Amino acid sequence: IMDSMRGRLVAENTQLTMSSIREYATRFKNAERILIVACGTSWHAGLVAEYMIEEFARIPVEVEYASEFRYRNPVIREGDIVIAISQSGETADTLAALELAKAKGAMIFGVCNVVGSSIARATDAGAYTHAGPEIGVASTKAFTAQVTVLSLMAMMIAEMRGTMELTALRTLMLEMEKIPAKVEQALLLDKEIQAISEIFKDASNFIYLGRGFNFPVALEGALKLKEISYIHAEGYPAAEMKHGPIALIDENMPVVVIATKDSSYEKIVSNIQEVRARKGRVIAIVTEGDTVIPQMAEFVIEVPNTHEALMPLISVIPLQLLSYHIAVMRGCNVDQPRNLAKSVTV
Ligand code: F1P
Repeated sequence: IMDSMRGRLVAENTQLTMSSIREYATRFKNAERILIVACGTSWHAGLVAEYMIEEFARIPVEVEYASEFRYRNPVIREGDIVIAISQSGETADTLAALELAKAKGAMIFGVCNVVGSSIARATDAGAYTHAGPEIGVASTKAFTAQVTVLSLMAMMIAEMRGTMELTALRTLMLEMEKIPAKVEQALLLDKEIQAISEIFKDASNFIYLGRGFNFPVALEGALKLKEISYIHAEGYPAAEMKHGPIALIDENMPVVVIATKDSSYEKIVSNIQEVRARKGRVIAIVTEGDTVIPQMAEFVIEVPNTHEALMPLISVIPLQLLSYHIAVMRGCNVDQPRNLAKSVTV
């Protein structure tokens, strides 16, 4: 699993993503709406993509659980583009969802890891993530690779539509090139996270909170813990806490807050205060050098800084490590979790 976390920015992805998007340039340029269908971790990557595409390319995006989408009667309009995301490329719900959209006239773009997989074959165009085989059942490096490819796509579409300043695009691209080194740096947090895992390994519940680009990361952190440690965990947008989940917070509740320095930093600081006021045990993921949150949180994990849109590529790493260590300490098989299949084909 440690190996599988070493998701890297594969150089040729840039070429591949660019070329298949260029092929459908007019379609992407004139798209009135993009629908994203996926399941599990891939759905979380889709949520990051929604934030990026709307921010950079200003196209409305809807992210749908493929397992719901396929069974309802969704409105598909001419000119819609459907992006199907899947690590295995064999997930039955995602395949059925894209086939439904295809039958209604949408153009289907795939983001798959496995070359020649059923989903890849059913699409009109696509970009492979080339992350290599996932050793464990639970997706880890697939998430990093999907977000990488989807970020490149969002930038590419923004460039074609002229919705982003070229200098801003260039800055983002340069930052992207620094991501592999920053991922390596985040992996060095291993020992520190192991020590925190020891303290929380017997917890029965966890809450994960994030805002903006880190909201899908909160969902993904909670999913990883559920999948491999069998601990009940909930991920929420931090601002949603006051609408219900706050009732769960007491001195026994570990609350993982992804609180890196971004445009919602001040807000997340006040969310941490709200949790502390109810004696929740805060484990905060912060940007290195942060001096404010370390005074409030019980545990602090520092990650390297990056552009806020790219932060999920880094902030997810400590959460994957936390789930991994807790699972190992609880005697769980992290590669073959109970009840989970590598590709859900029914
Ligand atoms: C989707 C998924 C994974 C999850 C588990 C079950 O798979 O929900 O995210 O970790 O393996 O399947 P895929 O469509 O991305 O292959």
